[in-house]
Amino acid sequence: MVLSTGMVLSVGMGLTIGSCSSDPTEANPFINLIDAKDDGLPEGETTGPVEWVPDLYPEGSDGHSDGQGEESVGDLEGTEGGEENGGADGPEGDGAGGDVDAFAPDADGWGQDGGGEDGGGDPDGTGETDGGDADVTPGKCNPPCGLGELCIGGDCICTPKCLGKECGDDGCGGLCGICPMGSECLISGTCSCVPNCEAKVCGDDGCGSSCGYCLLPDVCLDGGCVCIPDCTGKTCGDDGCGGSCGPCPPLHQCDQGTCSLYCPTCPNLGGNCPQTVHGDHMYYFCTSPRRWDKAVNKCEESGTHLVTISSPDENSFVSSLTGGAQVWLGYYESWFNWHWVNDEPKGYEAWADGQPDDGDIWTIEDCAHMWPGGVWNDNECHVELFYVCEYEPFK
Ligand SMILES: [Ca+2]
Ligand SMILES: [Ca+2]
Ligand SMILES: [Ca+2]
Repeated sequence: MVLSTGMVLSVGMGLTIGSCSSDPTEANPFINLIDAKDDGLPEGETTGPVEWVPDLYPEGSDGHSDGQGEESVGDLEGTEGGEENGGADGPEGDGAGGDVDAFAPDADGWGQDGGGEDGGGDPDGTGETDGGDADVTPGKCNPPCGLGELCIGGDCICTPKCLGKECGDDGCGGLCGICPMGSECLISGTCSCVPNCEAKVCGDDGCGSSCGYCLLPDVCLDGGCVCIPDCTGKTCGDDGCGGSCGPCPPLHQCDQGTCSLYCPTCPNLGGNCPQTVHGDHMYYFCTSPRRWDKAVNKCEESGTHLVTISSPDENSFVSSLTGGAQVWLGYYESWFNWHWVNDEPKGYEAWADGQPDDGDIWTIEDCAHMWPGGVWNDNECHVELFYVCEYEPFK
């Protein structure tokens, strides 16, 4: 170290007193001093440094070797024998090999081991970091990773194996995926739909198949077989489920969903007495004028009777049936009392105002007929009028 200090001091002195010429061989007196020495070599080239000379250019400042500083450092370190300095010597030594050998035979070995192999040595001088850890390499793991593991950053990492799988274990403690609601994960790693027919006897099982089928006429509704009545376009008849779309009125029957007149027992009174049903009775409006008693006979001949009126409804119907024409009613007076021809009880009456008046003092009015508007009048029985026969099939 003492020698080294002297070297630095000498260099400082040389720089201080020397010129600033770019060619140290021309202007530096110390160089001249060296050259003046008879070493048998060309100028500036040194070998076999028997003597120490000041280093004019610190290492790295001139980009080329001057054959001085390096060898001096190598010498110093070599003499000290520190392993930690071995690395720094590696790249050096160009043109100084002789020096190293001469001053520190051991240093040559360090320089090759430390610098040559590790490429640059240990900048901090520890000399251990680069040389002793060759088995720890990025991308390699020790001990080697097991099957299914990847070495990442020196650690063995489990790699999930989910190729071709949508669910199930990924081999690393995780899952490859979760099956959607209503499905389960098979061992193969695929999701399989689970049929659900709970409380269902028919209908979709949730997986594209059926929980069961219904027998006609039942249809599946909310998982159960039910019959839904269908009366579209029908007013009567079977509803498709054993029920009815509705009853038909009396003297009618259901024909393909529609009620039509049906009265096999109703008499036929001919073309002058067309029939019309009302309620459960059949009425015949006869337009051949007859005396009251002839009208009664005509009706009875066919199994009917001259019409009787027992309610406002029936009265209104007859009035509308005849279109306002005057028609005989089956009502007559006998012994100061009015009677219906079929002996049904007296009840409803619809006499016009002031009727029955029995006519005047010269007439006898004992037979009732209907005026336009549905009101009644007593009249002479020999008058010829239209009449209405009535048939009661269920009496
Ligand atoms: Ca009647
Ligand atoms: Ca009378
Ligand atoms: Ca009268």
